[in-house]
Amino acid sequence: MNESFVKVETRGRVGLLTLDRPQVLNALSNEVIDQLYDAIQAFEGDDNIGAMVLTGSSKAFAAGADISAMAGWSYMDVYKADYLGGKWEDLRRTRKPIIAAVAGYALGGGCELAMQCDFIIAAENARFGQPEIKLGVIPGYGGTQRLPRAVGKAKAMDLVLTGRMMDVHEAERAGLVARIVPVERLLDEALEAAATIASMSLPAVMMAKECVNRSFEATLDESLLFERRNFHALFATEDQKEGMQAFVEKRQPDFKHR
Ligand code: DAK
Repeated sequence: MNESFVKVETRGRVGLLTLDRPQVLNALSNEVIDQLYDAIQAFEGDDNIGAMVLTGSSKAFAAGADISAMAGWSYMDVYKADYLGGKWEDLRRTRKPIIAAVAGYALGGGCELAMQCDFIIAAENARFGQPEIKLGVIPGYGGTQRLPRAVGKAKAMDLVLTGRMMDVHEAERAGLVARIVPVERLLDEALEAAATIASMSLPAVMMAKECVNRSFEATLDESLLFERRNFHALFATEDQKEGMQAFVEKRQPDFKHR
């Protein structure tokens, strides 16, 4: 039987995924990403799940892609095998929201994995960086693209070119991190945020996520039109009727996610 590197649990309507490869600070191999992808796909297809939390240990969210595994590869090896392609690339098509709950190191592919989530809640000991330059390579999983979008060109260049780490306060000031909490509060805070999201109408949540992500990929004109059409479309849902009726009747809505 293959070793398990991802713990999968549910908490109400929240799917909880925990990277579990402590000997190497949750270094990300193809096996880890395959397991993570399969678990996320299972939650994607589960009507009882409305949001997910992805976390690691209190020492490391993930210290990057597995350097030992990569060390001996040649260009032809990585090119022909599309090394670190495949399910790594497919992860970004997840439609339900994923919160990254980050404590400790989020470096290289670990920082990129956290950035690929919808937002980051970080513990006070979290440290972020793209240290690939120190290994003679560059970020290859979105670091040169998502980091500048999150923190701006100046800080992204600083981090990518020097390989230095930033602490959680710098990361929060720069816009990479949504909330900072004490280490011992991290999981509860992320699970509560995910439970709040999962209590909303799922079609509205998925459209909101798609619209925000669209803002990074299309012109303002196109994105505004995309947003407006999605807004219009939500008037076809039962949840829009329920949500607005509940407000009028001064009660909590009972969303059915359709
Ligand atoms: N890979 C493999 N092993 C790692 C590792 C990593 N990234 N990070 C840590 N480890 C291992 C260490 O080798 C050590 O193993 P033993 O010696 O005990 O056998 C163990 O974890 C504990 O680490 P340390 O002893 O080093 O612990 P410290 O607290 O002293 O230091 C550290 C923690 C995080 C500062 C240090 O471990 C470190 O600098 N780690 C490497 C960080 C790094 O350079 N990360 C970037 C890797 S390159 C792509 C997808 C992804 C990527 C690229 C393309 N595609 C889809 C195309 C990503 C690339 C990368 O992430």
